[in-house]
Amino acid sequence: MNAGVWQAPGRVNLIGEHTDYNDGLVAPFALPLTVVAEGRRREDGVLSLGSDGAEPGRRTVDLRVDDLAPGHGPRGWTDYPAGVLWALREAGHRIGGAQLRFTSTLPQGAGLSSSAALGVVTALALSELYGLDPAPDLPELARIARRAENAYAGAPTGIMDQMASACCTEGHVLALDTRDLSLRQIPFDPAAHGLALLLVDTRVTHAHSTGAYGRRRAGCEAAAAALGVPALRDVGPDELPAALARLADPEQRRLVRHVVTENHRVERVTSALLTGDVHAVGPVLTEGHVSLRDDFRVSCPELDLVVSAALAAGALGARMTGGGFGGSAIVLTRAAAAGAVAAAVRRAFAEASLTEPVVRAADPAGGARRIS
Ligand code: GAF
Repeated sequence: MNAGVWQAPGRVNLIGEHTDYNDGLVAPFALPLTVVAEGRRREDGVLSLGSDGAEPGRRTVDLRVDDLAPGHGPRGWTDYPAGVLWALREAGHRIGGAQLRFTSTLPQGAGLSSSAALGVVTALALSELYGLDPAPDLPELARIARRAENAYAGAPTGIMDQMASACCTEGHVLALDTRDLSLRQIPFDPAAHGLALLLVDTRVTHAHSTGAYGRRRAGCEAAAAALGVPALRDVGPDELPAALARLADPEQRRLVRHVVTENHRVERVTSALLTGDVHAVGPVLTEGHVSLRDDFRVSCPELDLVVSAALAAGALGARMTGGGFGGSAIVLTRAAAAGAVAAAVRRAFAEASLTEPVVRAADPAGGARRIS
């Protein structure tokens, strides 16, 4: 194939935050907001990248494929697609030049994985443009996109976002074990239960290549080493009190408590969904927010305000979603009350003189695919 158009979605994480780089459990779903790549092969060894959203004056960047290497060339959004081409070649695939033009309906820095969507759509487009044989499957494309994000773009993230963008299916939550990438598609249709899931973008932007995310990750790894386990995933909820008693550092104790309880919350939410008890998910979301706010310390005043205003207006549960330090929150509410809950959140932001948040209904959409 010499040309085509592909898309990959952003994601909302229903539950399972900061567990993926601890080999843990996550339960995201894909959004109907996507990055679209229009691509064609080039035979001159040039990777030409263009984006409607790129800063003025640098809408097109041409890079020589043979020169691609981490830390070499311009920094910025082009690291994601350039890093994917580099990672595919590092994995032994024969890939040359390409022209890729990106358009996006995903807000950047909103905690909805626009960078993972950019990486996954690039991996899929290049894989099909070059007819890789055997064709990498979707989890393999997610691994490639994650390698690009970690090694090339310098963001030390886990694999949840790339797996969500690649592997989610419409109407389902992706229950993923990030240790072995085993996954299960679990039906999630709040409307069928008289409920609605609102997505609230606080408009506070963030980036995971900044230090706070990496420090949480390093803290978790240090705690796992202190406990003598390969990853915090290996501490079960029953073992938590004994594990906490063995850690002298209060910061490590907080990180461990969040990760262990959060893995258990993923199990509680997926069990509730499997038994059709969607209402029961609400309080678990709120527990997750409290843990991220007080123990993992990745929330911010705007995310806390969404949660408190939504709960005060009668929502069943609410929490920040994604890496934190800004970005978006989710709110589970009775569908009949969704308008009033959204209005209460907007009013709380106006009273605090904050930029008006963007509130959307979030329904699970499908993963990455070719669209023409
Ligand atoms: C970001 C990262 F990219 C994910 O890998 C994950 O760690 C998430 O933060 C927190 O759950 O989205």
